Amino acid sequence: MRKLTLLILTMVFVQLTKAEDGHQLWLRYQPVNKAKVTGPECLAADKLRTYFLGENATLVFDPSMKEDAYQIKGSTVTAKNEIGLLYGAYALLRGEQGYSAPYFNLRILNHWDNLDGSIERGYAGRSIFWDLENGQPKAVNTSLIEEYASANASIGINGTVLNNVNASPKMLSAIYINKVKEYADILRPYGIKVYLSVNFASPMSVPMKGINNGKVLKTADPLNPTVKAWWKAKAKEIYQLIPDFGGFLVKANSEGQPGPFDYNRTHADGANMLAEAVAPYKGIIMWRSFVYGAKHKGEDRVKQAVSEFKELDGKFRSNVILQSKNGPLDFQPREPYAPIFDNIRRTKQMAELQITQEYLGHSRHLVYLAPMWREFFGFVAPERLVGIAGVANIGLDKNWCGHHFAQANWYAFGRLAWNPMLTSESIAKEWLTQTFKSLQDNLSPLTSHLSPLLSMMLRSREACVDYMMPIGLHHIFAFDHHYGPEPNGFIPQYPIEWCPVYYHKADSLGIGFDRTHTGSDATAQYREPYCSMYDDINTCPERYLLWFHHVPWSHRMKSGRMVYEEMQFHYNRGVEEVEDFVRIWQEVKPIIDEQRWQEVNTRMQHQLENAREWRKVRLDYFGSFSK
Ligand code: GCV
Repeated sequence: MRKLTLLILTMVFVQLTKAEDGHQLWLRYQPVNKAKVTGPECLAADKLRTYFLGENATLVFDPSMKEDAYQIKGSTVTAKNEIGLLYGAYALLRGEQGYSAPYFNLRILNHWDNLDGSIERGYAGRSIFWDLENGQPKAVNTSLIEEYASANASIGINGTVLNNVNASPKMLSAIYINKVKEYADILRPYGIKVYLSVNFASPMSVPMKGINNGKVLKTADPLNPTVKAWWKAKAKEIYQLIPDFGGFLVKANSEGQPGPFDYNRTHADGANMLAEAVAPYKGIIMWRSFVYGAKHKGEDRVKQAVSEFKELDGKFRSNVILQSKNGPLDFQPREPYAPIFDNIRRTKQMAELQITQEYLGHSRHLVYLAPMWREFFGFVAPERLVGIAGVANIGLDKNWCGHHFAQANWYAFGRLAWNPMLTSESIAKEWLTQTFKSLQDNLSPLTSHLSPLLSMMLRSREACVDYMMPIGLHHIFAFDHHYGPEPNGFIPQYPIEWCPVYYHKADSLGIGFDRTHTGSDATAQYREPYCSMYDDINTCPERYLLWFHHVPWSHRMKSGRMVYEEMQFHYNRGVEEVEDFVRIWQEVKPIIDEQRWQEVNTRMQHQLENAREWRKVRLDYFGSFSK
C-alpha cells in the first residue's frame, strides 16, 4: 500500500513539476509511439500511432455508415471516411466505446476577428488568423493553425468563419482570399471548412475583373444585374481556389452594417442573391436575424427580429439558413429563448451561441456555459435546427482562451454541437479529467477533488446570473465594453437600446420592462404555453420576472420577500458562491500545477471583487428608488 501511494505521489510530482501553460488544452496525450495501426494511412492512423496507449489499433472504412459517424469496438474504429476515422480516433483516445454520430451537420465557430488583428469581444489576445505586417496580411502560422485544427477536430467542429460579422469589404480582395486558401488547405485534412463573413456593400469597394470595366460599383442593390454578376464572379474566384469553401455569413442592416434595406429590398432579396451566387458550388448563406434599429426602429428591441423576418418565412432559397442568437436580446447571462425559433417554420435555422464571455465577465470570470446552452435546448428543440454556430473565445494567448476554464466552453460548444443531449455534467467531467491529468481515474486517491471542481463549474453560471442579473434584470452592463455594472447608464446621443435605464425602467414605484399585452406585447411572439405563462405575472417564472413585467416594489415574491429584498438575496448568494469557488480552488492547490493554479487564482480574486462590486453598485442604485 505504501509503495502504491509512493508511486502515485511520484507520478503526481512529475506531472506537477512540468512547465504548464495550458497551451495543450484538453489534448494532453504524451507521444508513446508504440501502437501498430492497421488500416488506411490517414491522419487518424498518425494520431493513434503516436498517442494510443494500446499495442494495436485498427481502422476500417464502412461506406454504409453515416457521414462523420464512427463506431469503436475495443481498439477498432470504423467510419465511412477519413474524417469519421479521425473523430473516432480522438474518441478512442479519450476512452469512448460504441457508436456515435453528429446531431448537427453544421458545427461552426464564428471568429469575430478583424483584419487588423483585433478581435471584437475577444479577451484572449489578438487574432490567430489576421494581423498586419508592414501593411500586408501577416504570414500564416501553420503549426498554430494545425493545433487549432486538431483541437476542433477532437470535438467534432467542422467549420470556421474566419472573420468578424462586422466585416471589412477588404476580406474579399484577392490578397485576403489567397490567405483564406492557405487556411483552408491546413484545415481541410481535419474536416474543417472555411467560411467568410461578408460586407453586403463589398461590390462598392472591391473591383472585380470583367465587371463594370474593372471599376467598383456605385450600388450594392441585390436586384441590380451588375451586382448579381459581381457576386457570381466573386464566388467563382473563391471556389476556383477553394473548391470546398463553405459559404458566407452575413450581418445586414443591423448596428450600422449595410444591407438590402438600403435599396428598399428585403432580407430575402439580399440573402437569395448571395445564395444564387454560391449555389452552383453547394455553398450556403448564413443570414443573421440579429437586427434592430433599422426597419422597426422604436419597437421593443427583443421583438424586432420576428417583426422583420416572420413575413419572409418561406421566401428564402434552400441554401439560406437564418442564424439567430439563443436569446432575443444579446447574449445576456440569462435570457428567455428567442421566439424567432417559434415563428420561422419554412426556412432553415441555426442557433448562434456566444462562447466568448462578452456579458459574463470576459475571460476573467469562471463561468461554465454548458448549463446555459442546455437550458436553451430545453425550449428550442434541436430538431428545429440544422446547425450550431459559436462565437469563438480563441486568441493568441498562450492558453488560447485567456482563462484556463474558458477552454471548457470551447470544448462544451463542440461536444453539444455534436450531441446536444449530453449533460453539462458529463461534458465538464470529460473536460476536467482530460485537462487536469491528475484528476484521472488511475490516480484514484486524488479523484475526490473532481467533485468539488465539477460542482464549482456546474454552479458557476447560476452564480453569475445571481451577481449580474437576478430575477430577469438585463442589459445593465457598462457601456461599450460590457464589463461591470452601469445601472444608471444613459447617454442621450446613443441609441436608446444601448442604455441600461431603458431595460430596467426603475422608478419610485417599481422596476422591470412590461413586455406583456399591457406593454410591448413581446410575450405574444411566443408559442403556447410560454405566451400565456410569461404574460401572466402569477405564472411567469421568477427568473424572468423583470424581463417581462414591471412590478411595484411591494410585489411579493414566492419566497415571501419583496422585490428589493429578493434582489439582495440573489446578489448575496452570487457573492457567496464565488467565495466558495475561491475556497475550492485553494483546496485543490496540491493537485494542480503551479502556473495554471496561480493564473486561475488571480482571476478568481478579480471575480470575487467584481461580484461584490456588482452587488454594491446595483443595491445602492436600486435601493435609492425602492427606499
Ligand atoms: C459583432 C452585440 C455586440 C457586438 C456584436 C453584435 C453582433 O451588439 O456587442 O460586438 O458585433 O452583438 O452580434 O452583431
